[in-house]
Amino acid sequence: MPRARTPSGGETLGKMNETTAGKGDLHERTVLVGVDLPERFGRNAGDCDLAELGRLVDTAGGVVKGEVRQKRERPTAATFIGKGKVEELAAIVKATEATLVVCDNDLSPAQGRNLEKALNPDEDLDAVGRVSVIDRTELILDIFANHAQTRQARLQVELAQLQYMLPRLRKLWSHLERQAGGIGTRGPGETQLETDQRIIGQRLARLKRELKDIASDRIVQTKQRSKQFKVSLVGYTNAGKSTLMRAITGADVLVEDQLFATLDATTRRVDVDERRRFLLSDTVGFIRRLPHNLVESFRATLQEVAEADLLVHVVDASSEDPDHQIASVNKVLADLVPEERDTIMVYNKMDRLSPDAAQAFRNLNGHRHEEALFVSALDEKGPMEVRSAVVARLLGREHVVRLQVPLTRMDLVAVFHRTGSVLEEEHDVRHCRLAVRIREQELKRLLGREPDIVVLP
Ligand SMILES: Nc1nc2c(ncn2[C@@H]2O[C@H](COP(=O)(O)OP(=O)(O)OP(=O)(O)O)[C@@H](O)[C@H]2O)c(=O)[nH]1
Ligand SMILES: [Mg+2]
Repeated sequence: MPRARTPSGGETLGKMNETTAGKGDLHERTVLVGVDLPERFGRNAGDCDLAELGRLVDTAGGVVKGEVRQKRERPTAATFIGKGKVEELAAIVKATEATLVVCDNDLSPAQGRNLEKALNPDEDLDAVGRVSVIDRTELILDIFANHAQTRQARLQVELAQLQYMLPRLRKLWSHLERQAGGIGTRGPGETQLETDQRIIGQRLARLKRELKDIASDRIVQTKQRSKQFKVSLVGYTNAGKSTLMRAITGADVLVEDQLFATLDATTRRVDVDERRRFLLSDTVGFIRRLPHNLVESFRATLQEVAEADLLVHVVDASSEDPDHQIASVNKVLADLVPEERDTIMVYNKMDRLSPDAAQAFRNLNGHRHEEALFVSALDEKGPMEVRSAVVARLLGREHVVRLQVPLTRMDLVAVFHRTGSVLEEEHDVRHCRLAVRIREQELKRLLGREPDIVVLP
C-alpha cells in the first residue's frame, strides 16, 4: 500500500515502488473518504463511488474498515472535508486502528498534509504506525506500479508517478527552502528543491527517450501488421477482456479478479480460414476518472486501441451500474480514438444474473445497442459467439470488384491471390481480368500504389 506523501529525491525515487510496496503490511486497515460535489468542480465533481474505491483498496492489498462521506457545495481549502467531518474521520480511524485514509477526490498536497496532521495529533509525522492520507490517483498509481510486468509498462508507470510528484515536490519543499542542510548533495548555489527538480527532470527526459525507442520498434511492427484486420478488446477493468482473449486465442494472459490485472497489450493472430485472419489485442482496462497522467503515459500501450479496425467493448453485465461503466469507457476512448470506430458491444458475465434478470437485461440493452451480444466468457459458447461476430464484421468489409492488370504485371495477380479471394481469372493477349473478393481498405491501398491496376465497371 502506498504510504508516500513525503518528498523523495534522486536515488529514493527509483526505489519508490519497493519502499511503498515493501512497507505494506498486506492488509493495511483503511478508511475511505468521499465528498459529493457539484459539477463545477471538474475532475472532483459528482457523486463519489466508495464501492469502487473499496475495490481499488482491496486490489492494492488493504482492508476497508470504515468510511466517511459528505455532500458539500465546495471543498474546504485546508482539509477538503469540513472540520466536523475531520473529527468524525479521526474518531473512526482511532476506533478501527486504521493506518491509511484514502480520499476518492483529488487532494492538493497541502490538503493531504493537513489531514495527516489532524489524524496524527501527537505523533511525529515520520513515525511508524502513523496514519497516511492518500488520494485515489495515488492509489491507482500504486496498483499500476505493482502490476507492471514488462519494461514498457514499468517505464510508463514511473513516468506517470514522477509527473504526479513533480508539482507536489515544489509545494512540499517550499517550507524547507529557507533551511540549511543537504551539504554535498547539491550543485553550487542550488537549493534542495532545485536539485530534486533537476534530478527528476533528467529522469523524466530519460524515461521519455526510452519509451520513444520502444514505441518506434513497435511502429515497425505495426507497419507489417497494417494490412491485417485489427480488433481490440476494450472495457472497464475486470469486465472479462483477458478471459475472452484467452478463450479465443489461447494466449496465456493473466486473468485475475482484481482491478487492472492487465497493463500490457497482448496481440495474437486468429486464423479464420486459410486466407483470412485477424489480430486480437487485449489491453489495459479503463476506469471512471482514470488519472490523466496514466492515460498520457500509457498512450504507447493504448496505441493498439487507436489503430484498431474494430473494437469489442466488453461490459460486466453483473456490475452495479453497467451504463456508468460504459460511459466511463467511452470517455477515455473519445480521447484515444478521435473518430467513431466500428464497435461490437459484448455484455459479459450474464451467468451471474438470475434467468429473469438476464431476460430483462437483454430486453433493455438489446434495443439500445444493435447486434449486442450477451455472453458468459466462462462457458464455451460465449467466446465462440464473440469470435463469430468479429468474423462477420471482417467478411462484411470485403466486397467483390472486377479488375484488369497488364500481363506484364502477373506479380499483381499473385498479390490478389494472397490478400483476397480470386473468384474469376481470364487472360487475353495483353490483359488479365479478375473478379476478386477483397477488403475495401486493402484494395484502396493497392490502387494508391499501383497505377497498373484498373477497376472495371
Ligand atoms: N462469473 C463470471 N466471471 C467472469 C466472466 N468473465 C470473466 N470473469 C471473471 O472476472 C474476473 C476478471 O476477469 P479478467 O478477464 O481478468 O478481466 P479484465 O477485463 O481483463 O480485467 P483487467 O485486466 O483488470 O482490466 C476474473 O476473476 C474472471 O474469472 C464471466 O463471464 N462470468
Ligand atoms: Mg485483463
